[in-house]
Amino acid sequence: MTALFDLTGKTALVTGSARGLGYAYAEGLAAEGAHVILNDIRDTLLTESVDKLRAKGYTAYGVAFDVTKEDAIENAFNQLDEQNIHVDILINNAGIQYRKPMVELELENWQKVIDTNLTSAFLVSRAAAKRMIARNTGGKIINIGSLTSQAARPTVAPYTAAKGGIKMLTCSMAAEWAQFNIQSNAIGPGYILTDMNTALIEDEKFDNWVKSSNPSQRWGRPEELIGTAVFLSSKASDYINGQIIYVDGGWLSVL
Ligand code: NAP
Ligand code: GCO
Repeated sequence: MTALFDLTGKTALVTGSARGLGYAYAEGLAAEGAHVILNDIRDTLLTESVDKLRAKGYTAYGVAFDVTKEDAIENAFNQLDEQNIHVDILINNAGIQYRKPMVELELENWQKVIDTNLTSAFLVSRAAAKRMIARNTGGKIINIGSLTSQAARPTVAPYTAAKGGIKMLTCSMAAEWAQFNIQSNAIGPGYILTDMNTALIEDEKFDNWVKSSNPSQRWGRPEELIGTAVFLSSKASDYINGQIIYVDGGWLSVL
């Protein structure tokens, strides 16, 4: 392992990481030497996932909190402080999807998606950055965007608005925190084979659209996101700030 990508001695918190892309990021960073803190709402699933990583010889912790709840986030970080566990790398991964045409969309569901996919990144990053600045250690913040950070499709307006916000919130983090040696960047995954997309994967018409709309002509796999997450978590990206890297098979680059 080249020192450039070595995460030994670093601690990474990945929100929404009991399964899906979050779990892939956590396992990928652990494989490069990081101690990882998994997060989820559901305690049981979280414990199972932490045990899976520990069984592989990784140092893993689980901290259950709802990323939309300000008090829960602060309590979680205070709990880590008391255990002298300091977050060097934060991946704001937790997110939900809710598909409905805007004219039928309930305000409650609009708000839930915005809170979970966008406001959460502000709340968790604020808690992490305050501590990184106070410790003068610098840090890495990686926000998870989407193809919808750049382009829209019908029926996913709150998700698209949130992911567009993620792209610009990442720029705001760079504007305010780069001076403290905190690099804030984003990853924009394409269509990836996870639970979030089960309904789409099983829909033949949608499956064909995904395969015909991108030059790679296939869905992405969770493990294909790991390299970008390790890169943005490592010394290799110390002079990159405010960027979004699309891991989409080339989708956004072709007509
Ligand atoms: P997923 O399979 O649905 O997993 C989402 C994870 O987030 C779950 O573990 C879920 O917890 C957790 N979560 C949801 N609300 C939470 C909350 N309030 N507090 C804490 N954790 C919460 O989704 P995914 O496909 O892995 O997506 C992960 C991230 O990547 C999301 O931000 C998504 O928008 C983004 N993304 C996904 C794709 C894709 O194609 N899959 C593409 C672009 C971007 P539970 O297990 O308890 O439900
Ligand atoms: C949808 C999907 C997308 C993908 C991803 C694409 O309903 O279109 O859920 O939003 O998950 O965000 O980058």
